[in-house]
Amino acid sequence: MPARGILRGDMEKTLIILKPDCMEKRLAGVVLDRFQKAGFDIVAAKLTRLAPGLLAEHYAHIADRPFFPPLAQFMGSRPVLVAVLQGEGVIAKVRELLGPTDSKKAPKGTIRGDFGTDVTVNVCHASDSPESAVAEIARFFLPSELFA
Ligand code: IDP
Ligand code: MG
Repeated sequence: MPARGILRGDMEKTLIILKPDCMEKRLAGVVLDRFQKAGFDIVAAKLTRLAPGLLAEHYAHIADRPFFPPLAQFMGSRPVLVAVLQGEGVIAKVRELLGPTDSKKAPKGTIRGDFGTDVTVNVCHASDSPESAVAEIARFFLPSELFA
């Protein structure tokens, strides 16, 4: 069987973070299964606890919002699974599979609609554009850690 996900370094990639609520509810497998069933490959993955400095960088676009301190506290509350997914159209498709930010407004059948709690506690992060995907992948992984 050909090693899917190997030697396709030019293919589109996105960064996902299975958030603390996802890990606490033991939903990592269920969520990854949805991405894999959609045809995407996992080309990097690790468990890590997000430090305040890294969270400030990752959430720089919302660091001045009143909800940032509780968000940072939530995101650093337990180890999370950070991964890179690869495949054609993966950035937009993974966002579609997640559903909107607010879990309460997310339709059933989406990951946040099925498993999320609210606007902060919403199961999974995913890059929102090609530019942020490149920056976020470089934030969490060395090039040598990508099997892409
Ligand atoms: P996204 O995760 O859907 O891309 P962003 O706007 O990039 O949404 O916000 C990053 C994260 O910040 C969200 O996933 C959520 O956890 C949290 N967040 C966003 N907006 C709000 C809000 O209005 N209240 C509380 N938390 C929020
Ligand atoms: Mg975002």
